[in-house]
Amino acid sequence: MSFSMSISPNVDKSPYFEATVADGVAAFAVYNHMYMPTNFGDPDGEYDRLLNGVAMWDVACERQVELAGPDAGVLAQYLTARDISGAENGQGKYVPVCDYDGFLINDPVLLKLSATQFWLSIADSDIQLWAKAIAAERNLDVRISLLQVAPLAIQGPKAADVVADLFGEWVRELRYFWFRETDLDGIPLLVVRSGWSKQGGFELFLRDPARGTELWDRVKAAGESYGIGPGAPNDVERIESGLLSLRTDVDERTDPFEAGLGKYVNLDGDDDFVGKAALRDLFSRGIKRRRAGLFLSGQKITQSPHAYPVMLDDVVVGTVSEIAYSPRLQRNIAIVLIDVDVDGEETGLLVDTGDEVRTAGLTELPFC
Ligand code: THG
Repeated sequence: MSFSMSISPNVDKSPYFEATVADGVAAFAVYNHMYMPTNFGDPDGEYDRLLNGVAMWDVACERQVELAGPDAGVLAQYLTARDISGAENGQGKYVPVCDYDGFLINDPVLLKLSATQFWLSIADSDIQLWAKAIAAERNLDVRISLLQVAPLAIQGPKAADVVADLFGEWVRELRYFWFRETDLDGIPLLVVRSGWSKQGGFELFLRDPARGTELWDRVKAAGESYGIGPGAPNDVERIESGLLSLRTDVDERTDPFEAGLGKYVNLDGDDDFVGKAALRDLFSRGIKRRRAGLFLSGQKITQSPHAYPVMLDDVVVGTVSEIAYSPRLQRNIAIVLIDVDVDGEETGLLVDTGDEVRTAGLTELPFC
């Protein structure tokens, strides 16, 4: 199999696009209508830098949907099942966004810049359209726009050293998902303590898309003595850490309880939000599936991610969403959405990955 994908004008380029090409990007995916680097041709090195050093990722595709105006806070709360009333200016929160049936349609990080300005840092679905429709139907006084703001992630145990060298020691005191608006010698940005890994790190939210290469090169230079290198959101590490991947682990009919986000769902508050009645109903009827980990026997997994059914006595009891070989555990691991009545100790689970039929053992997330 040999083919390439077209660079097409209806898919956007990140402000870091040229910089990643110059640094040897090997593959892109499309996420939120934008090209996102997925690897730089060195999977072992990229994983090692994330676990033991520091990596820089073009995640401009984590786009910002801005809610601005007098009713911005009302809309933000109506869009999510999580109680955000305690959020302070400068604080971010991980917020499930559900549809009216209670199914998960996005899992953004919500940044509160002020009482009248919020950003939803979205996963891969068009939440700006959803937000515009809801705001208009409810006559809310709020402007909704997709911003030209581009996160650059710096992840790994040495990320704080790199970011402190660039901005000062204060960055080490930032709490998880909190941020500060600042600049780097005139490059306007937010320093956010966040990122799609459990190895620690920051995201620089660039506010001037014309300065992507400049910011990329500044970070690269600051990280040089720490061995920084380019990478991308890492599937192996995210499976080990149990981070949710929206379109991968979640289908059109997955509720936040099944997805493992139940702790962010507030059914008891006075505020209404999209999906609240449906979520109450789903919860009271009992949650049928849950997101968990799976160990898989057999040869080292090398093939691309794919959804595979999980079988127990010839009955489908779950779906594997993504599999990887974990260098840390030296085992094949996977994320699975599985019937709640499959017992943790259950033996006899089978997954046919095409190359072999593998025995599988259920475990809790995260793996490590
Ligand atoms: N950074 C920013 N925006 C994003 C992502 C990001 N938007 C899209 C996507 N990623 C959103 N999804 C996630 C999923 C998990 C986490 C963050 C964003 C995450 N979860 C931690 C966990 O699950 O352990 C902590 C959650 C918590 O306890 O609050 O970090 O990466 N800007």
